Amino acid sequence: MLELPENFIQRLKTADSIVFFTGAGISAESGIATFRGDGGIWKKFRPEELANFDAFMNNPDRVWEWYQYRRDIVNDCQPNPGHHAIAEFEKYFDKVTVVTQNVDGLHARAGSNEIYELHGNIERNFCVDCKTFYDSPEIKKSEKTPKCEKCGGLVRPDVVWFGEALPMDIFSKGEKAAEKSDICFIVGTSAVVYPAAHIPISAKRAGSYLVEINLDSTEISGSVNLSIKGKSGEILPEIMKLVKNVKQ
Ligand code: BJW
Ligand code: ZN
Repeated sequence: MLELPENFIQRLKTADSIVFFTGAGISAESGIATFRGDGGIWKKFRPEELANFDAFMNNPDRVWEWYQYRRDIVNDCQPNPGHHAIAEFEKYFDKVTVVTQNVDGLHARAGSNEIYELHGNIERNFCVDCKTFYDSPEIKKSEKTPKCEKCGGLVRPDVVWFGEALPMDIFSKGEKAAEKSDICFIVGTSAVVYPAAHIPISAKRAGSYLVEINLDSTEISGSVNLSIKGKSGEILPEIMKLVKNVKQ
């Protein structure tokens, strides 16, 4: 059983509002590679080469192929016990919000209801020119970059690339939830990509209790109230057991 400090257990007892700020690490145990660190997909591809608009316009098929490869992985994998534990928090707390940097949709598949996807979703696509959305199975299987039926423009995945603005309404809602939270869990993120990484900082400034769950130390480790080292798919179900004890 996980040994946790008394001040965290007290917070858990009285908490009404919980935020989970998640990154690629939460999906690692589902078989989806992280971006950085050991096993990170960015080791094989530099982010600037693939995850930016100029790279797409210079070589659309290469970027499209990379996203198709990742879509296939996402479609073949399942949410893991970490995603499921987060969804289960909704039974015990008034408000549970997931603010995720992930594009894989696994929180929704695990049953979480309030999810803010800061960097988009790999299952959606849109035309770069007229912004028409394309989500048909044919588009999702296309080997070459599809062309828009309305204007002939290139169709791209609806994700946020470097240098692009995040969906501001989603970011604001996620940040507000974090500021109102009693506990903010920061799970499986290196916390290096902004403005997303500002969300737990806003939570802390507003008085939330920060708990980091990660295999390693990160940029945010020095600012959290509690750092738990380990796999999120193992730690989160342990915390859920504690929740069941203190909230019954
Ligand atoms: C486990 C585990 C297990 C493993 N259990 N843990 C200098 C300073 C500050 C900012 C900038 C700067 N220069 C440029 C910028 C801005 C830039 C930025 O932040 N760059 C930094 C990298 C330096 N940001 C942007 O460009 C953003 N836009 C922007 O700023 O716009 C300005 C603007 C305003 C108005 C108009 C126009 C523009 C956009 C950022 C978009 C990021 N996009 C990506 C790709 C998404 C699509 C896709 O998936 O392909 O988002 S990049 C990538 O990084 C992805 C992720 O969401 C994001 C964060 O990564 P994450 O989730 O933290 O993963 P990892 O791999 O880094 O970490 C995994 C962690 O898990 C590790 O810590 C492991 O230890 C841990 N782990 N297994 C628990 N089992
Ligand atoms: Zn179009």
